[in-house]
Amino acid sequence: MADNFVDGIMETVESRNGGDVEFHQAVREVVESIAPVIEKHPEFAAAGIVERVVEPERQIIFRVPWMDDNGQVQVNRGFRVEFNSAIGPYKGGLRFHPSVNVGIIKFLGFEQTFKNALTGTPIGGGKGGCDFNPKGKSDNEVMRFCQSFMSELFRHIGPDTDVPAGDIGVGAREIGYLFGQYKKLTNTFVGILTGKGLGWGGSLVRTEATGYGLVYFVSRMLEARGKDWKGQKVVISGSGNVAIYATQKVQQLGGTVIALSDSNGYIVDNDGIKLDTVRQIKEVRRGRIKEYLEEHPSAEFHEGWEGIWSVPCDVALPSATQNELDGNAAGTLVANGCIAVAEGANMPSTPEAVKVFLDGGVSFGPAKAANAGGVATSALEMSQNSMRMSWSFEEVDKRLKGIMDSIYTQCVEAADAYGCNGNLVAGANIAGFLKVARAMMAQGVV
Ligand code: NDP
Ligand code: 2IT
Repeated sequence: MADNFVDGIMETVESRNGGDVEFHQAVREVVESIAPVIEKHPEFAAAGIVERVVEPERQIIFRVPWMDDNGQVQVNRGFRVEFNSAIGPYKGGLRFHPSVNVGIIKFLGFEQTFKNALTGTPIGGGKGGCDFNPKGKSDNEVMRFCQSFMSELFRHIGPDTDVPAGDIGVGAREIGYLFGQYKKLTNTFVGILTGKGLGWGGSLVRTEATGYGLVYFVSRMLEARGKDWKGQKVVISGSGNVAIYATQKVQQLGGTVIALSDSNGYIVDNDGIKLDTVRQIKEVRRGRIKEYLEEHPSAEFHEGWEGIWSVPCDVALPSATQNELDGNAAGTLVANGCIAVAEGANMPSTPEAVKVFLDGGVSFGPAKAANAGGVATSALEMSQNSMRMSWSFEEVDKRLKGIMDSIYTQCVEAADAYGCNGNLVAGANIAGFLKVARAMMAQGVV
């Protein structure tokens, strides 16, 4: 039954979504995990739940014209995939990166649906973005681009409809420009985006939340092995929002982060990464990670982002982008004695890498569980906006920690219930799917 079920679903998904290979990859992993759930719950099959859950509810593709600083008209392609609204308004980030296409956005929206379900907050799944490259653009160019992007997006979103946020290439600056344009077009000041500035509707801890949440999740993984963060050597890929605040929390809890990267290469500082320098380079100057050596000449820089997984470590947190860690890299990590890997990025490990970790006895925290702290805190931002109130840093951080603990427990219990003891990939997929499926059952064939 299991093979027929997976093949049947994948045949439709692959023929309907042509070359969208990342989307195929994300769907296959979930469908393989939930085969035993479908066997146990024939009512889900009768209601076509899986056939419906792999098909986005709505996909919007639009032209984004803008003028660069030389007076030249540039045209980009924008996307919003509103994937599933069974549990709440569509919710998920916007990615601005030249590699963005509809397949990437679909994979991210699909993953987001189950991740958001795991948070236990009332949010559905969506994702959007654009093939715009913010690198090297002036602030004015970024502003004009964001205004053009929102000039179309505004008609599709709303505080009870669809609430975007940041992702790769979209941080505080972009959210500000996007929000300003929405407000001007609609004459409303409402929570249509999360990750807003603290003085105008943002939530404390949202900036830190994905990285902090990731580290809270790994604390539970380490605890299950009778360990904690003290003395652990940690390698984190990327040096953006997720990587920076994961580093900060690891350092607070007594671990040593020895390597970070960007798309050009990686740095190794065996004395421990000096985060102030990284933040100055990345958050203030928007520079390159190799500039770290200008202040810390004893550190090393290596060209190429792939090599970071050859740095021996106890814990690895891939936090840059999809498919950045393959089977060979996973083999190297295992051979070097790595005991825990958790995904800060969305789908950073290839299916081969995941298999190497699971077979190699490494504790493995999959993205839709491990990096859910960002979107969970976005949901807390939405709650605060609705109440027109702001919670303290301690209050939000406490809720974030509680949510990450609950996600970990749900994953462990779902894996146990379906005979895949200790497999958090299966656990996350099953627990997330069950929540979405039950909500869809209750709401009929829509
Ligand atoms: P940022 O834009 O802040 O940082 C991205 C980092 O990853 C940069 O260091 C960037 O390097 C690197 N990177 C991006 N693309 C590539 C690539 N193709 N090859 C090598 N390196 C790359 O993004 P975030 O930190 O917000 O996002 C990182 C990951 O975390 C993404 O997968 C995102 O989907 C995921 N995520 C983010 C959440 C959030 O709240 N922000 C929540 C949950 C998941 P460079 O500057 O050279 O491009
Ligand atoms: O991948 C993700 O979960 C995010 N980029 C955060 C989404 C959000 O709505 O906060």
